[in-house]
Amino acid sequence: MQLLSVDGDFSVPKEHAGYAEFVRDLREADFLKFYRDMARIRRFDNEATALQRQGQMGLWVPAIGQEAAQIGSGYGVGPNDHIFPSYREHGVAITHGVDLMSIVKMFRGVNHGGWNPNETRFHLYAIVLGTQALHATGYAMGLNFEGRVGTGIPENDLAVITYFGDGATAEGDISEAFLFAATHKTPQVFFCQNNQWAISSPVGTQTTVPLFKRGEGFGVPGVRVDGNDVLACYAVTKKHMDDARAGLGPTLVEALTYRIGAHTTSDDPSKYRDADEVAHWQAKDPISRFEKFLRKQGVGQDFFDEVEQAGNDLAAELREATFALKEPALEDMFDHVYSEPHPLIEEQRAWLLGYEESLGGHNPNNDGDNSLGYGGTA
Ligand SMILES: Cc1ncc(C[n+]2csc(CCOP(=O)(O)OP(=O)(O)O)c2C)c(N)n1
Repeated sequence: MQLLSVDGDFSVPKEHAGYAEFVRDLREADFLKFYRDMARIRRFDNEATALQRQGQMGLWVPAIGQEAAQIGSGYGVGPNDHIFPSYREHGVAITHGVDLMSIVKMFRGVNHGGWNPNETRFHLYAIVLGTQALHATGYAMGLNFEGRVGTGIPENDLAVITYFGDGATAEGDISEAFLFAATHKTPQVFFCQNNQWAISSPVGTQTTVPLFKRGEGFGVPGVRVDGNDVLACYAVTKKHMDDARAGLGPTLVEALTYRIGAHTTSDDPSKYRDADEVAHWQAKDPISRFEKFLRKQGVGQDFFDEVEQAGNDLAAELREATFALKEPALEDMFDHVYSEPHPLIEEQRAWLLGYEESLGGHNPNNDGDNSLGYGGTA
């Protein structure tokens, strides 16, 4: 399903006419917001990569090329819905108010996520591939049990979306999640960003059928969307989240996109893929495609200048905030393990503090250079 051509021309394919109504409600302010956020997250990504190279973070996971899939789908999620991401969903995170510095802190290793999933409804990043699909499905089953689906009362009904990559579809957890979702008719969308590489494994090694068909045998219907088309990603997500909330069951969305950058800052993709392939996908860049669309709608240069300036300001703020980060107190790692205090955790906390004390106490190194002392080596 595509609504925007690579040249930024809008048209609705006849066979997908049902999706068009979801875009018809969008106003210019929504379009500008989509563009601003895509540009913002790319600037963030570039800055975070630079900060990792300077030793300020242990690792960075770039999402360059996937901005349309993330911003479009993120805004297609309703205000009460819950999101279960993998580890690359920085774009989705900003559509739900997650503070970018909390993501930086996590990749620096000074917190475990830091945002409150109860407030943002954006749950913590899942590094173990596929686990988040089971968390999402379990949550969605709970919604069914609690009567939070299909009542038609907007403040009552909600749905769940989970994000994962093409490589994760080879994990049993994803198949198990499809099965439970189908048999329990859960209110959820499985959003697979097929960026065509799982580190160095091409998608052809994960599947011999298009991934959007992977759920069918379990009873989860699927749709493929152009993952570099922000409007199509928005429309498809909005429709299937609305349907899920209304009690029509789960859908698998495959957003066909491309990972332009490295898997992480520890990866060198030039070792396993051709520059021609990357160039082919750079020509389909989601942000320049949407820029062409906006310019055709009459959006002027001033807007694009303002967005660029905002990106530079954001980058400067991030640098300053990162350089000022303090090492966390050792005992902080025991916070939030359980929602209520737990005697075993308290015992462990006390033991560790005692042990540190026996060694002369914990001495955070916050004087002068606060880089981690590694990084930038891959
Ligand atoms: C269960 C499990 N197995 C292996 C890994 C190591 N690993 C981390 S990322 C990755 C590739 C994932 O590729 P994909 O699902 O396509 O997502 P992408 O990173 O491209 O967004 C692998 C194998 C892991 N994190 N968890």
